[in-house]
Amino acid sequence: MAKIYATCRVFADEIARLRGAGHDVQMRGQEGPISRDELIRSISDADAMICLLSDKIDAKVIATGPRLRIIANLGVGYDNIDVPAAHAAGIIVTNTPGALTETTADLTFALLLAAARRILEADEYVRSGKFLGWELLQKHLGLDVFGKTLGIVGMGRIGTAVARRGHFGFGMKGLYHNRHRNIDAERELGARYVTFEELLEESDFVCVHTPLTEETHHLFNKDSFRKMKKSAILVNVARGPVVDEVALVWALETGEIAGAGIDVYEREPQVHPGLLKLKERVVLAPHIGSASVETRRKMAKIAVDNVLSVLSGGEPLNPVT
Ligand code: 8YV
Repeated sequence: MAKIYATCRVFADEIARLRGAGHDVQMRGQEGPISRDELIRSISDADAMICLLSDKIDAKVIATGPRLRIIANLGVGYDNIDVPAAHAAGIIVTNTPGALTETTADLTFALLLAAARRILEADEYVRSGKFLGWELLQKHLGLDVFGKTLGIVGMGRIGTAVARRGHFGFGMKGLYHNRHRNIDAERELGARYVTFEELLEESDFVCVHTPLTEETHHLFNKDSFRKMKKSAILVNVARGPVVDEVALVWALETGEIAGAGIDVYEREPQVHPGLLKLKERVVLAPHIGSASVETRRKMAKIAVDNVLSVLSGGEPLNPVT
């Protein structure tokens, strides 16, 4: 019997599948990030771990799990795990690619539209009884989305799904910047490959879909915001540290850019207080890119499938290489 530790609550039917295969499953019942001490204690005799973005699985943590055979991350990003250290210790790391592509692309558009059309401000206005009737110059004049220029930074699965929504749904001109050209996206969506600077200068909406690496850390800083249009809106559903949050607050406060839709933060779950104060064309979400019932179910199933496969001596289905 293997011991499996999950750092968060997981759907009961998926836990039942693990138990049905004869494994001992321990699941953290509390909300909020697990402390390092609790994490280390909990994996000391675990053969498998199911974890998530807020669990910092660095080399020291990995060394405290001598029996670990697999770390199954609930998410497509795995910047929370020291993958080379895990591999050096003979531990397989898996993620959940594909499962959350469309759901995250939907959220990108939800934030983009909400910021552009000032939906949250308008909602608050109605609820607080301030809506006294239609006016030509009413308070919540927003920005058009249809036919505008959409700039995608990181044209992988999610970036392409967002570009597709922009192209087919909103008649948008697509620009993208990526490590490599994405010829399929160019053909299917007429997206144009441009330099990062060109993308900043020409886009009405800039959407961030790049993984967090040393190269992308603070890719968006004061310089980048200065290059963007003053009417531009930034949407970040990727990783918080890709955007320098201090610079973002500065850009919004000084009018360097017009708005933002933000789902991820530099020091998650902390949010820069300056960002909390800004409401005009600024929409904040608590890292809900993948948060639909269907997708979270798929993610849990993928993680459990990987654990079951590895613990029974098989190959992982979604190995991070
Ligand atoms: C996850 C995400 O829900 O997959 C990712 O990379 O950012 C989210 O969709 C999150 O990572 C929780 O582990």
